[in-house]
Amino acid sequence: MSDARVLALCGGVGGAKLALGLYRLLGSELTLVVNTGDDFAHLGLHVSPDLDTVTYTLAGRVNPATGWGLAEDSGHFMAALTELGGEHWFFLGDRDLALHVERTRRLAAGQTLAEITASVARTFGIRARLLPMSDQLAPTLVETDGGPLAFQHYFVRERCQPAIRALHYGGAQARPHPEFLSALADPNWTAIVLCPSNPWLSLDPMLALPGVRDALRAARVPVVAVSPIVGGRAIKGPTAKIMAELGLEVSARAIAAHYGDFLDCLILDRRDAALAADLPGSLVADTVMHDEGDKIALAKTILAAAHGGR
Ligand code: FO1
Repeated sequence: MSDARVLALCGGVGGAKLALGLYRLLGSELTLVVNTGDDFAHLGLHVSPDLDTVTYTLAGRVNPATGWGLAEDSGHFMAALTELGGEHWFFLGDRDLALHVERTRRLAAGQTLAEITASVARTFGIRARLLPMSDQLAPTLVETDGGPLAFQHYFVRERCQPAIRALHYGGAQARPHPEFLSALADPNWTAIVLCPSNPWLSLDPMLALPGVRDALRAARVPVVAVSPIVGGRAIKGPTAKIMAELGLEVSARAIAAHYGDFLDCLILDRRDAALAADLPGSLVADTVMHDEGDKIALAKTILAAAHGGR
């Protein structure tokens, strides 16, 4: 398996777990395209939460308690900001803050988000290629029963409490990064993998970029996804709540339907083995990742599944 090469599409915390498993197997043969629909300007800084989550995770430096932010970071800046009556609903650790300041400076100096991402990944000793889905802003807007909300206002400030009526992806007005599109057309991957990120919040922003969904349909290599729904519940986060609010069945079957136009293989958890008979191309495995061994095992399952071809 050492000659395997994988292109993976990834969001934040949930997807980064599988990204780490793939990285442990593949090293520099892994390319990760990361959602930037959650990016926002906050306190005058450009914050790219999913890019940072993936960077910190692959570098082995993510905060294990949250799955985002840096391990062993401190909160002096936030404490001081709170004392001043500033906006403190979005936590920025002291060391994490340095990355936002530096990214913002480099963007203002004319560097692209992709250039900055690659440079930061190098600094963190990451050998995989990390690419934002776009160099342009493509913010996700959440239409809720209480009105429209910017993504982090919905996700963090309102703790995903308002019911979602619709999602609007900024990708429709942006361009995918050219290297994202050329990667999707590359016939030499072992597989294109959709990590078990929230399909509606983390992966759809990428699929909404012009040409991406078509390129996945036309891909010449197997496209494999891992269901983030296990036994009718989300492994983590608000996926199940959102599916119910959008009127969808909370089941891996709905995930298969969501990606149905381009997917070759959906990996289901053992708890959903009964669904496999109705889902052609699906495969049953242990998908809930508790430790690094689980992450590597799931990555190996994906590579084995991909050997079936498209
Ligand atoms: N998530 C939270 O639930 N609360 C926070 O205060 C928060 C701060 C934060 C800062 C930097 C960063 O890179 C991520 C952060 N996240 C926080 C996570 C982030 O909002 C979400 O995980 C993603 O946007 C969803 O994928």
